[in-house]
Amino acid sequence: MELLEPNGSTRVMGIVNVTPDSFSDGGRFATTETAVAHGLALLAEGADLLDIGGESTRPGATRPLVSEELDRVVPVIRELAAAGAVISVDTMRADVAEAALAAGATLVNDVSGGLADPRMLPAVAAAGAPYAAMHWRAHSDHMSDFAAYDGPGGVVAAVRDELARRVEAVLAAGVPAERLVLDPGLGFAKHGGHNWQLLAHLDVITALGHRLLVGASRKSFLGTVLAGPDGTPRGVEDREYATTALTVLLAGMGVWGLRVHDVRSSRDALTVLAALETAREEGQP
Ligand code: PMM
Repeated sequence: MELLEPNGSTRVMGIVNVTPDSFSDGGRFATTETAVAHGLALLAEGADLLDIGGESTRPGATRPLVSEELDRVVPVIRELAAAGAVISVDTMRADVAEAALAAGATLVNDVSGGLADPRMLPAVAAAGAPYAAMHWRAHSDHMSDFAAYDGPGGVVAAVRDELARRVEAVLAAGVPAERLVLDPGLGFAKHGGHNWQLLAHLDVITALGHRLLVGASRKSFLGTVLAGPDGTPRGVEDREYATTALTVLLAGMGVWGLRVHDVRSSRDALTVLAALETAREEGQP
């Protein structure tokens, strides 16, 4: 499958949150019409795939009903797939994943890595779909209670080991390694410093031997590091340059995909990196 084939370049996954309450864009694309228009705009800006989600996972969020989640994402997926987009569905529910795949989605992006719904891994295996499994410990309404990493090796070793257990479960369910993508889950049951530790030692997660997807875009650890002199965190809309800096660094580390809100800035950064790589390959004049 082309989406997963190694081609030396990092994929840009544009985010379409069809939710009233996501942390960075909650409510802006909550209707089918606005979400589809946003997805088309992200495609025009160079998104390789669109991640469509109907459940906010911001800290403290409460879950929508399954029917609400389906009503949010399925019509948007149907329209964007018909327009030729490659779609991933951001869901922890097998029912939603199945409906999304039937509506034209290609990949299932499960922030719980199969932990939230025991039917998810068998459903993905049966559908033969690519699967992104993120590091996750608990639902968002109480995930901060689980942000402790006191064992040897701290957060990096814990995320590596917990992801390795998810890999075992995914493979045991019948999803082949060729269809698997892992994600360290920045901001999920993690405080600011945990995210920096994971980024600084991403090679430890890469060493698990699977493609990596990383979602750093506009997250609060960026707001914290960019805080003003009085300690007020930088607002969500003003974290774009920091997000682009991470795009450059993560692409340089060879990650498979980056989940971002603003596609143009990441696409431009990747184009610059590719031009530099071409010049390097051409050698000295
Ligand atoms: N982050 C959010 C939602 N879905 N999926 C993956 N694979 N990785 C992430 O880091 C991730 C995700 C939360 O961010 P949002 O509210 O801006 O969508």
